[in-house]
Amino acid sequence: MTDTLAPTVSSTSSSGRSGAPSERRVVTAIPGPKSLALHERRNAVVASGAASGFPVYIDHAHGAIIVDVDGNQFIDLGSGIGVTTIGHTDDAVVAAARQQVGELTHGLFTITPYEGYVRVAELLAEHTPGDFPKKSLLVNAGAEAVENGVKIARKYTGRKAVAVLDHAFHGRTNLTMAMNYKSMPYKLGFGPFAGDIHHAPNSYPYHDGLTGPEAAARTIAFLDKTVGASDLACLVVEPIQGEGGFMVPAEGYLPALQKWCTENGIVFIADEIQAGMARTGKYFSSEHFGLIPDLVLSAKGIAGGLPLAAVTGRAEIMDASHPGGLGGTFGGNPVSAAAAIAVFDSIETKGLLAEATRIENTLKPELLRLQKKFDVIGDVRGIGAMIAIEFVQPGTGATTKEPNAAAVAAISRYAFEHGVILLTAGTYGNVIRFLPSLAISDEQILDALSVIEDALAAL
Ligand code: PLZ
Repeated sequence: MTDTLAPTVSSTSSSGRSGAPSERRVVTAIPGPKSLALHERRNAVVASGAASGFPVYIDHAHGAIIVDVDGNQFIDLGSGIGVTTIGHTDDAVVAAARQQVGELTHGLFTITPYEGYVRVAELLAEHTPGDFPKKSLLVNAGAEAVENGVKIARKYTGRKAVAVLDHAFHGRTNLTMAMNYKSMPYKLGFGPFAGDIHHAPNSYPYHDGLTGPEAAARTIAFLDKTVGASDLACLVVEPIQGEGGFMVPAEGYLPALQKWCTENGIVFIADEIQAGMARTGKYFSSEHFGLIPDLVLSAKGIAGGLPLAAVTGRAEIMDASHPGGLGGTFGGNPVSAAAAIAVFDSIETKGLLAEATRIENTLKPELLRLQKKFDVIGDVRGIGAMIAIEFVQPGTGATTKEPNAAAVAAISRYAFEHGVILLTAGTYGNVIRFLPSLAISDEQILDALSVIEDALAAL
């Protein structure tokens, strides 16, 4: 199928391409013939477990537009699950990475260090919540940051038990699999899992109807009864849950948990891997809730598309590990570090925190309008460029709130075929999430929404 949209041209970008596209354009069936051919090659040699939700093969991308090998142009509302937060091939990131590649690509910081790692740690100390001495450890990916956060908290407290919340996602390593809520597809058949992980009820205002203090009392009572506060090394929380479906906790929920942690010597760890790095209009989503976590975990958007992750927190906690106790071959790679420095710089110089708020102001009223028109939209929620809609069954859905995964799958499929990459989420697969880059324009958002409205009408 072909959407007849004008071909697009814009100014030269420093990704080295002139005429970087800025509009959606579908010129072949989706996936197109070249993508199909690549897919066949891939099926012969790539593990099936690493399946792709949208099997169009990317040729290049810039800003909020992905161009596939068949020349189709997609509006990207997923940013590689919240990674290219400041935009695909952001000019400053590309320039910094190019420069760094020619100077140093590897040093192994724990053997022979370099300045970029130190500078990223300084920027994290400056921009994470809390006004106290902070230190960082740099690693490669989100799951590795979670692993190290837990490891550091255990060493500091001398305790072993770990608490997480229902609907959480923390990664795909053995420890982090155990910390995830959902069995399929993350855990089923992959055990045995790390022990002493305790899953407590969360705050999910659309479903539980509890106030923040009520939901916190429930979480705390559960952990007190089933574990005992004095056995807990840490509580790991996504301030806005990502894979779980962008639940914004009820007011007062997170501060009450933090207070309980502080009173009981439990390290409060904010997993900001999806919600952090300017996505919600603050450097870290914890700031929306007045939280000052003991440890903050960053990854995804921190290096504009290059692999980098971090554990940042109170110096006395971070320093609990003996020298040599923390590390890893590639952690804090110089090219990734240079890219991260460019990301922090761009957030300031391009006013990207305000861009996240602009995106919310464009997206949310439109989604609320669609909610009035289509009864399958049960809830619209989120902050900044992290907005979701939860789908329920038509008719009785508004009262029963019964999940409607079929509608989500159909809308995401329709959007894909019409040039919009639209990610799903939610424990029951009934959430559509908007994670656009902060470079997306209002025109691009409204164009994508027109496709989504058509998809809703076609249900
Ligand atoms: N914590 C809150 O969102 C990664 C998962 C993609 P890694 N979320 C995307 C997939 O299918 O595996 C994530 C997250 C939160 C931790 C992680 C893990 O980050 O960089 O994927 O290891």
